[in-house]
Amino acid sequence: MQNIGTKHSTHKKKYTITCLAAIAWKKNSLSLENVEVEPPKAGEVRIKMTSTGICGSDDHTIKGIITVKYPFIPGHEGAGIVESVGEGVSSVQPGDKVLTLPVPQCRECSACLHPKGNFCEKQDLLPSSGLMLDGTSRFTCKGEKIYHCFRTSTFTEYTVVPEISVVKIDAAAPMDKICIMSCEVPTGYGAAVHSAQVTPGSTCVVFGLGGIGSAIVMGCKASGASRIIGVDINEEKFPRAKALGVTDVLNPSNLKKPVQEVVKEMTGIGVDFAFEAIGLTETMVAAWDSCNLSHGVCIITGVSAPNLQFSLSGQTVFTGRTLKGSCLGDYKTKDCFPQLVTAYLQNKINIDPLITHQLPFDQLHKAFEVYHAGKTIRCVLLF
Ligand code: COD
Ligand code: ZN
Repeated sequence: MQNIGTKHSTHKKKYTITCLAAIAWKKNSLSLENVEVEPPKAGEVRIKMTSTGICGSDDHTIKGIITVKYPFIPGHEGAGIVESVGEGVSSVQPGDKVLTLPVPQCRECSACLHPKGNFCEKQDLLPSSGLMLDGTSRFTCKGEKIYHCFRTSTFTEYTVVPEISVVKIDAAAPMDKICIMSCEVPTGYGAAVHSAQVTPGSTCVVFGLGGIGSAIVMGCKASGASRIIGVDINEEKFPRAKALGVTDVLNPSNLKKPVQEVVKEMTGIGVDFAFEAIGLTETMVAAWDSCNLSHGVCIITGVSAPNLQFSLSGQTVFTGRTLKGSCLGDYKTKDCFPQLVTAYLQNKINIDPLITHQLPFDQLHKAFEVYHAGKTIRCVLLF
């Protein structure tokens, strides 16, 4: 491994690295380029990436469904090894195994200081400036400034992130898989076990059986749900979903009635817990309408296209149901993600079935083809 030294010597390493990275120059256009990655400034960390997952949110940013600045380097679900640190960085040092954090934990803002929630005010997801905390970028390509994504940008051999957007993990973590602990597992598994706190014997419905939905199913099953209904328009997702714990599957395209009515009929009065993991307003409403009128809990993990609204019947709210958003499982990221990694290493969570494909980073285009063809749960790119 190159460029790894002691904390003190690397403070003095102030050179730019040229490496391979994926750039979205405009909407729906991704190409592999040689990119210059500047050294980390004070409070920043440069990471040599080892693996990164392709998440639905990456597709959202490349398509512009999540608004970003172009050209940018996508990617947020990443694992790597610290290459060098800027002045004042104390929580990681060169050689540490780390995860990137799509939402940081600054430990100073109102969100971080509140016992609940995790949407740190220093996040750069909604809205996205595409810049580091000092308002500048660390990437250039062909003389042009390249923007960051969520201040993580993991589709590159080297990236620079703020210290609040990175966390050290157990040295025993397998670096070819553990990247999914930085989004898929907390977003999905965490939505079920932490945000919703699914109860033993309960009934659940999960809209979307991709990477996040599959991790939600895993969390429902681990919580002892007795019935888990999986909803997806792609029936190729059903066998794996069943292997993870889905007891019934529904393809809305093949139903004569709205899917929420079918879910209500199947469960008598609606499910105890409904999850949306697609990012469409119509499936958010369907998830809400699938819930038990009295105590049902509806958790939204997806983000819709900008400026879209959804409406709920005014008579369906007062009965007692809960509608709740959940980003990264409501986990305070820097505190909790290393604990999830340790739980995996102790065989308390098995994340392996969530990864269906692994490809070298330079086969990024093939990876997106397989993703768009609906074949993957998670495809992980290896550096
Ligand atoms: N009805 C049923 N299923 C559908 C429909 C539909 N109308 N449309 C698509 N689907 C299915 C697809 O077939 C697919 O199986 C699944 O929905 C989506 O899965 P993936 O694998 O494409 O995407 P995920 O699971 O990786 O991501 C889903 C999110 C909802 C998380 C994502 O797209 C999103 O909205 N992200 C924004 C939220 C966010 O940023 N979170 C924090 C960091 S990621
Ligand atoms: Zn993600």
